[in-house]
Amino acid sequence: MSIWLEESHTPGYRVLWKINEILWREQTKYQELMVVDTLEFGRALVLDGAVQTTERDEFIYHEMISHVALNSHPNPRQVLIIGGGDGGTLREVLRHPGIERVDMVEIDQRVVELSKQYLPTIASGFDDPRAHVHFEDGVRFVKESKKRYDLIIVDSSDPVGPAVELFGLDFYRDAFGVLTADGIMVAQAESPIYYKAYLQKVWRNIKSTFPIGYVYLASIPTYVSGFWSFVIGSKCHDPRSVRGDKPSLFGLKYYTEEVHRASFVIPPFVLGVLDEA
Ligand code: AG3
Repeated sequence: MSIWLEESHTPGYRVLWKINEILWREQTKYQELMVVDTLEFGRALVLDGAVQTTERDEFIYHEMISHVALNSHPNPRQVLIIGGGDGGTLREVLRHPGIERVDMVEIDQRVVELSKQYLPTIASGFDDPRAHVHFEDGVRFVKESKKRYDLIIVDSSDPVGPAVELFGLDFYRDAFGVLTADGIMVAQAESPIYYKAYLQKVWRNIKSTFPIGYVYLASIPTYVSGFWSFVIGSKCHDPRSVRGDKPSLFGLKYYTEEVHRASFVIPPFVLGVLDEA
């Protein structure tokens, strides 16, 4: 018997995934959560019908959402991750020896629990003594935080369901407020082709909040169109280059210093999407 998971993107475009097995399925307090074993990409975490991460290509997204900001900041020590319940971003941040503490704020405890159980290679950082997980609303956490961070990473799902407010201007203003004087914020910003309006929204947020703002790109095969954007806002450091004094990280599979720089090269049609914003 074949099982196909249908992932809907626009009224005119859907993707079908061949599934070997549905490993887990439940309705959590916040969303429908599934862990499936796919034929092509290993195990995948699916939230409200959207594939969030797969064992085979998760490294691209998690390396790129983490190391670009970490390597353009001279000395990141305190990091805040909003979302990121599968643990992939946490794992990457913890690779940096200078990190003293990571607060990760995930609204849905079940995402963390099931990722630990079914996606152990992704959820591998939770036992690190520097990692502190809070099961709370990230928007509220940032609004109320008295602590200051060198870096905020917004590893959210699409802006439907629990992540809607993470794409709002108020959240960006509050995030700016909890960053240190040379802090950096980075957020996943969706597909410039299929979800152009979301990219435009976060781009407007970054531009109106931070003195320095850029978009960078990565190729992530399991996200719709493969072509994926991130926005990065900075108070003073230029995020387009790696600081010369950074130690090299070993064992990465996508991120290098050259990839870092190249990811800020933006094709004209994407510049057009940003200009229109
Ligand atoms: N966060 C971005 C997922 C976006 C997927 N969108 C979609 N399939 N429509 C992923 C979280 C990984 N830590």
